[in-house]
Amino acid sequence: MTVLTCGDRILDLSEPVVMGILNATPDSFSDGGQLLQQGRVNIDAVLARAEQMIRAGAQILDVGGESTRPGATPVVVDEELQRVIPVVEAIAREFDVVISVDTSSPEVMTASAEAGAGLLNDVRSFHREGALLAAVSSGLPVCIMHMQGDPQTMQNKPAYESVVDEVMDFLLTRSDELQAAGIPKDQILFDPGYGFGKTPEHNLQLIRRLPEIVAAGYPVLAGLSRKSVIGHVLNRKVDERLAGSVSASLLAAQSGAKILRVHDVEETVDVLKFWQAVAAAE
Ligand code: 8Y7
Repeated sequence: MTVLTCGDRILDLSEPVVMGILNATPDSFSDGGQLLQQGRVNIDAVLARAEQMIRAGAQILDVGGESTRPGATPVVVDEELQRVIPVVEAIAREFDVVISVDTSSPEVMTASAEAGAGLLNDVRSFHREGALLAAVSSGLPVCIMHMQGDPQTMQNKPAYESVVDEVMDFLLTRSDELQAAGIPKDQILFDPGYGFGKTPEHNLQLIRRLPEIVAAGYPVLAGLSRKSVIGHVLNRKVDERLAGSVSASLLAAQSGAKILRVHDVEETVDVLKFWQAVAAAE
């Protein structure tokens, strides 16, 4: 049985779990701004959304204060702290759920861990100055993710010789570096980084060959919800990608992904439940 110790909570990953996306950003590409009022976090709105996702079956909530969509404007760390920490505190106070924090800032990592976070999710894989040390000191599990380039420029002609090999090499090398810095191997999650410096073809190949990444033996997180590969294949706008998104999450789960990072928790939970009922049939 794979279990992850997330601060004072235990996360059982023997079956796939759903991570609900909770953005406290004014500019995220599909739901940004809904939880902000005059640029400040509306805690009541955040708690209502958190409760909805938990009731729908989310076992993890991923709180983010900086949009990482292509071309997004970076935020200064004080603003990120002001957006994220009150949200982490409020959720930790009100609900029994693992709180993941989507951040690259060491200050936010440290403050989040103190406020009750259970997982650090850094799309930059703890490369910022001080981030690795903050992650080690937090004692929390960490998700490392492959990205080619940086969020400002990553979608300008991404190119690979073999995207799957390069993603694998990156994740294995970074895992070694994290372990050398003091993070136990069983506290490290892998994420191929769908949409982060990848063309639709690269993303499709990474979906099809996800079992190879799973085979490395780390719990895998897959974030495909509403992403552009789905829009590209189906010719759908961001708010029309529900069927594509739940299908993508199901494919990832069937390939062995253990955490599905999604906007649409209820629908994803239903689809996973149905698959598991079929899998359990005599
Ligand atoms: C991912 C993510 C985003 C992902 C992990 C979006 C913060 C863009 N995507 N974190 N974050 N994996 N680990 O479309 O795929 O949600 S933001």
